[in-house]
Amino acid sequence: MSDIKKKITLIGAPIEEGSGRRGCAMGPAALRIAGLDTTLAELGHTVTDEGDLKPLPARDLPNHKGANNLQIVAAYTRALDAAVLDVARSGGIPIILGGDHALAMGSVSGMARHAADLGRPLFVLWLDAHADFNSPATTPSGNMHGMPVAFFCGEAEFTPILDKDRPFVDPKNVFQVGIRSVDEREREEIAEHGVRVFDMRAIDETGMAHIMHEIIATVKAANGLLHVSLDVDFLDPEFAPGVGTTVPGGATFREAHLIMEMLCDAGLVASLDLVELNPFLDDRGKSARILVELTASLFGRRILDRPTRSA
Ligand code: EXY
Ligand code: MN
Ligand code: MN
Ligand code: MN
Repeated sequence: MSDIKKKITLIGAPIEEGSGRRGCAMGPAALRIAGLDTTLAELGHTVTDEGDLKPLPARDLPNHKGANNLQIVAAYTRALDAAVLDVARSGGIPIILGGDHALAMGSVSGMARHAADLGRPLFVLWLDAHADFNSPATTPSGNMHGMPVAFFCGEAEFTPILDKDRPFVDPKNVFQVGIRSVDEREREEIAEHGVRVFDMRAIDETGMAHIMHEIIATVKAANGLLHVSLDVDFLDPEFAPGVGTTVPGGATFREAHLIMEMLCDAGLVASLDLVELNPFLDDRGKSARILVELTASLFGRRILDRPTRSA
C-alpha cells in the first residue's frame, strides 16, 4: 500500500487566534522550510502547495465571550471546510499546515462532507495531549483550539459557524490517542458522547501497536475514511518542544513513528492536519523536522529505505 503514489495538496492555515498566544502563524512557513513538500515529492508523490489561506473575519457573527476571536476562527473554519472538500473531491489528499488546532473545525468538517458524498463514514484519529472537547459553555479559557472535537461532532452551540443541516462526525468514530490533560467538563462530555479514548496509561499498559491494530481494524471493517489530526503536544516535550501547551509524559518518537508506519501500510488515511507548531518556542527547528519525518513515514518512507548516516 505504501508504494501507491498519491496526489497531495498542502494548504497553509496560519491561524494562531484560537490558541491565546502568538507564534502558530509561523507554523506553515516552518514546515515548508523543514522540507515537507520536497520530502513528499522525493517519495514519488505529486505535491501541490496552495499557499496560505488568508480569510477575512466572519463579520456576520457576533463576538462571544466564551469563544475568543470567534470571527477569525469561523473564517478559517469556513475557508478550510471549502478548500479541503475541494481537494478531496478531486481525488487529492489535503495536508493542512497549521496553525493552531482550531483549524480542525474546518478541515474535519470538509472531510465529513466528502465522506457523506461517498456514502462512507469518516473516522478521526486525534493525536493530542488534550481532548479538545470544550465548547463556549464549558471552556475554562475561551480558547477555541480547545474546542474542535466538540465542534465537528455537532455540539449545537456552534451552529452559526457552519450550516446546521450538514454532516458532522459521529463521536464514536473519534479515536483520541495520547490524551493526558482533560478538563472536568470535558471528561463528562467525552464519556457521554462515546468518544473512544486511549490515554497515556492505555498506551503504557497495552502498547501502541495493539491500539493501532484495533483502530485500523475498526475503520477497515466500516469501509471508513480516516482523517489524522496531529497536535505537536501529542509528543513528549523532550522530542517536540515547539508548542505552547506542552504536557509531560507524552508519546515518544518511536511510538509516533509506529503509528505512521502502521497507518501507511493500512492505506486508510484520506487527510492530515499538522497543528500547534509554534516555531517561536522551538529548538532550532527540531519540532518542525519531526513533523516532516512523521509525515514522510505516513506517506511511504521506510526505515530500510533511509540512507545510512555516517558516524
Ligand atoms: N483544555 C484547555 C482549554 O480548553 O483551554 C487547554 C486546551 C489546549 C488545547 C491544545 C491544542 O490542544
Ligand atoms: Mn489539540
Ligand atoms: Mn494539545
Ligand atoms: Mn454534549
